[in-house]
Amino acid sequence: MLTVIPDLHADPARLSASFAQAGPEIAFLGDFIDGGTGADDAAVLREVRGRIDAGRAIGVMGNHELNAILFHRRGADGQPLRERSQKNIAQHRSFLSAFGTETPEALDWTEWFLRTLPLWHERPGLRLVHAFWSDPLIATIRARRPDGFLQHGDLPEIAAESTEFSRAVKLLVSGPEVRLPGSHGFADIKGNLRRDVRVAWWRAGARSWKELALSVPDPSALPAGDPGANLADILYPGDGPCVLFGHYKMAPPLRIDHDRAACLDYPAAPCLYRWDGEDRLGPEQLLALL
Ligand SMILES: [Mn+2]
Repeated sequence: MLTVIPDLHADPARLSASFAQAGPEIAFLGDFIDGGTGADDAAVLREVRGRIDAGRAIGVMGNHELNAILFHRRGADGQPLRERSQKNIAQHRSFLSAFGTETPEALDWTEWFLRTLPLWHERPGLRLVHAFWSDPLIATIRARRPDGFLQHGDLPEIAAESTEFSRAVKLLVSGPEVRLPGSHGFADIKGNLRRDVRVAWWRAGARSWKELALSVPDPSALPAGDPGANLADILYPGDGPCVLFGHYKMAPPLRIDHDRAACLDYPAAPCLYRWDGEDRLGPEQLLALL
């Protein structure tokens, strides 16, 4: 049995509630850091690192860990690999409060992320990734990094998003977006007009933009018609091996969207998944916390 724990975002209560329900072997889906009120990055990271370094848990890299690695490191031009803009600082605030910017502690933790967290994990019958499982993108990364671990030499390229390799890395940890057809756009939660929409790549068989588009406050703004052709390369095969992931901040109720691919990240209704080797994901394995 493997207990799969999604995005903790530096929340010590969610961590202890997860451990209280976990079996002896744990897999974390990344995004350990960068929380809101009550966040304790140091406490959560110490617990997670203890389990992983002792061989009792594994974890994959989230976009927040990748961003942190870049934030605290500089390129050949002496500039930080991730811009230290107000927005990027705000996203990283609780980690920065705990460890500072480019301090020995910040460098030690982000070095541990790089060394310890692969971009994906796969075992017979189960795949784990932070945001997006894509066989072609993983093949691109595997050609250079067969085990899915990034190396220091990859970082400037990832920061610049200048190559197929770097774009593949970014998509696995952040998920895909697709351009809406024609002149269609929508207002996001902040009221900004957008034409690229986040896509629920795991909903194989979905036939409308409403079923597939994420983070669209007013779905009536979406185009009618079958988005199929736009998404053929993105949708996960409906008969593929089971894949579990986090990242998407889903709204309750807790559910398994598809029996081969399911998001576990429900910030308002934290959960974990107990995988017992089943080849179809089921709601009975989903456990609500708190
Ligand atoms: Mn994430």
